Amino acid sequence: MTRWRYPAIPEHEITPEPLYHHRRQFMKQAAGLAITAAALPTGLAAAAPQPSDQWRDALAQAPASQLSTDETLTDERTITSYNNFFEFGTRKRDPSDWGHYLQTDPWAIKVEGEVARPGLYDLNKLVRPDWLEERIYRLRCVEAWSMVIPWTGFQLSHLIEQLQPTSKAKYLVFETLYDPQQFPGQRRETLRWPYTEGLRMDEAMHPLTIMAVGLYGKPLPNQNGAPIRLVVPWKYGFKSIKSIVTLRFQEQQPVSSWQQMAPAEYGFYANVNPGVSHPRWSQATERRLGESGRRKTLMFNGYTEQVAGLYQGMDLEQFY
Ligand SMILES: Nc1nc2c(c(=O)[nH]1)N[C@H]1C(S)=C(S)[C@@H](COP(=O)(O)O)O[C@H]1N2
Ligand SMILES: [Mo]
Repeated sequence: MTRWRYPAIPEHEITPEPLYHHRRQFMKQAAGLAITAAALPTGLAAAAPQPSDQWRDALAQAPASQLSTDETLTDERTITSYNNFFEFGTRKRDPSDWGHYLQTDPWAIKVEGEVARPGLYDLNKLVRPDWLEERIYRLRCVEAWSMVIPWTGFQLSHLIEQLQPTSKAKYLVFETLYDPQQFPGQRRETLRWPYTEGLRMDEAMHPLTIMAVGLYGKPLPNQNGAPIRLVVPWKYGFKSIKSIVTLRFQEQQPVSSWQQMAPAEYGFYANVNPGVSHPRWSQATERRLGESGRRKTLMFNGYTEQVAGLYQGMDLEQFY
């Protein structure tokens, strides 16, 4: 399978001299051409025409969601400097130290598989300003720390409805950009690249599942997964894949990057569960960054009422 990626050509080699000072505009035109050339989906463009960049203007004014937690927010500096984003390196500071290497505009997302409207889409055409809202969610990392994060984003279900998966689509697979020039961490095999995650279709359609494009009312910082990342608040943080370039609808359950690396430690579901220990440590408690002491970890990260129905009849010790 050939993987779509940005051309790894230094900017000065592809930008004609007269256009140099209009780089942004040029990049957009180049993106437009690439998108036209690749099997342009007919339906979506007609169904949801949006002038470029409108959602970026709407981001700061996004209304607050009823689905937000009212817990104290983790401070912005912590959220943007204590990160897991292995494409930039394995240390918590690597993503904020190296994040500026990532070029996030223009950005294209490839939609493929069991779906009526496959294609290579300009991100600006996929995000509708009226979908945006602020969602404050807890994020519980598998390493037993947590934060409270004010995301700006939209319900993934809105986008899935636009793309129209076929009846064969049982899972949605997400992939992060693969480009070792921008992601120094991809020059080493710490994980199988591109970072891959998946959700069962009913999980992807759940109203709590969002795609985030902002944080603290501003565009998403690169270290947090710019320009667009998944957020699934009842699952361990690693399911919330960053800097997404591929959405693939398929019948088979995919193997995620962490599952592939250590199947005994990371399952496909990755639901937060204080009763199922990681083989090397307990998941019963967590450290909320910025607090002293520890908190009890809650089943489904506190979202039991909303999501337990998705897993009725499943043995959650087997399907961890
Ligand atoms: N592409 C990609 N997505 C990723 C990761 C990663 O290494 N690469 N780390 C995951 C993990 S382990 C966590 S806890 C969250 C952290 O998100 P944050 O840095 O925005 O808090 O991102 C997840 N998404
Ligand atoms: Mo994590």
